[in-house]
Amino acid sequence: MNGAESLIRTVAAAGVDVCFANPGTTEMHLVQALDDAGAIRPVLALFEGVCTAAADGYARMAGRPAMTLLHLGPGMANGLANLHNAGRGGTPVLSVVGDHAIAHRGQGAPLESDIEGLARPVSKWLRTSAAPGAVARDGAEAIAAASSAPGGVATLIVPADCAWGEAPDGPVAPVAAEPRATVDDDTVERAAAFLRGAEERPATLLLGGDALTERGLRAAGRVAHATGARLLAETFPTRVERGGDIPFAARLPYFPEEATAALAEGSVALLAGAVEPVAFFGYPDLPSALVPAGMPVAALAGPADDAADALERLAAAVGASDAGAHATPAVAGAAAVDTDAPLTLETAPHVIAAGQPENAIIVDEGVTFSAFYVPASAAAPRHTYLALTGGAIGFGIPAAAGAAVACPDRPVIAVQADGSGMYTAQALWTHAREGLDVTTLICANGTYEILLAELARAGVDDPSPRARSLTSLGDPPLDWVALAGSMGVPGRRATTAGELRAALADAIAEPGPHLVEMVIR
Ligand SMILES: Cc1ncc(C[n+]2csc(CCOP(=O)(O)OP(=O)(O)O)c2C)c(N)n1
Repeated sequence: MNGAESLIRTVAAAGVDVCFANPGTTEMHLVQALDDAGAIRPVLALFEGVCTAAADGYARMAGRPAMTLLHLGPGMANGLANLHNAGRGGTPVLSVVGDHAIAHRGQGAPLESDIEGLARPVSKWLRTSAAPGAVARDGAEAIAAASSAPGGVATLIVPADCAWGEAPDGPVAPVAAEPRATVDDDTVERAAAFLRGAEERPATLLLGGDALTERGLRAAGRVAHATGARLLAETFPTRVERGGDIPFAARLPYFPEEATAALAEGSVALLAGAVEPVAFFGYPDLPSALVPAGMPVAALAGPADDAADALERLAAAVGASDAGAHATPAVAGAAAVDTDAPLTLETAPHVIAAGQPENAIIVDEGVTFSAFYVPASAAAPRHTYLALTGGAIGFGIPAAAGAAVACPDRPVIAVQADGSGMYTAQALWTHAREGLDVTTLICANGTYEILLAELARAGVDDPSPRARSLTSLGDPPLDWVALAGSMGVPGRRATTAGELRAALADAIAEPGPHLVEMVIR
């Protein structure tokens, strides 16, 4: 058996069942080994950023890593932005990168580069295999590192001769990952006392990570019921269960003034699975920290901790009943929208929220649209929601592919801004090729709208023609229906609420990929 076969059999035995790949010459033995082992589904993506976001979306839903297979430094560099997002989200990814044979390094071959140097900033674990017989063990350790709490990206660089050379010992057994840490009793007691001490105004429970699972949210709801605390969720969570009878946690707003005002409604802040929040960007005269100055902050559980368990024990410590009682502010349902109403930020999110089916997976890269969609869908049927964790756009369409591969029985809806969608639009081809049940809803506003908002915040209300040219996508206009059609995804354009309602219903009713271009005014 060669090194490539020993690696692929090792990772398959460790539970990896899909590989999002864009290979080249240095990966040919790995490609062949994928075929021989048979246990891993190979999924071709037409750009490495598609591979890496698909692996992120897959792992968020499957709870275990997918493998990506990328071609030397330049191929991996094309996938870095979405590896960044996965790392920021604590999502496990096994990133396998081929390299030149060891004897061929240092000769100045065109694709030679410092792969480790490129991979290091996004990798929590990084190794270059030294010999064919080492590759299997390296792979097992990489999976354990990626899967250990908090999850992240493990990069294994495999020189071509380590793949083609003899590995006489064959595959190795899986290596155990470090689970989430259990929060100690003292910390739970201190948190209970902290909440009891917050008497004048309610405390805020800021939820992230594991606290946003169904179990975590139900426990947090019971704590809120017993203590009067209010629930806030971090702004861009990796994964949240929402809708139906799940206790509702409002989202911490994006802009720093609004986020600080939301936190100021509480008297103290208790962190559960979240870190102390900081502003997305720095601005003149605004602090980085979002918690108002002087407000007491305590941590029940960090992102690597078992926050759901800690919240259940906190609920017991504050005397919450086990009856499932939870406090949830009255959440408005989706508003009724007239059939002829044009699609705007006020109407379209409500049409989607009213039309999304039970048990949907929502992949949200709506950017400005998201701020309207998230509250509009608070009372939608039960769904799982995935956000852009690391702020690097080009995540949504490929992440939806990965989520659909992980959960073939659940409908996936990508709420997708047009500018961000153009970074990795070729993921639509993967939707079609793999027959994935993904409905991509393009928020077609024809601009980088958020950048216009940021220009306005910088005091530029009337941007110069050159500044405008850097924020407009309108000349020439993008034709998403034609773009989708060219990649095998049937598309429709919707300009009114009625058209969107019908297009969404048809897309949901028919299995396979669809795209709706929502023309937003
Ligand atoms: C990889 C990367 N490149 C650039 C940016 C900067 N950026 C943030 S939002 C944005 C454009 C957003 O436009 P669009 O996706 O159409 O959403 P809209 O603002 O119109 O809602 C850009 C270029 C980024 N965040 N990530």
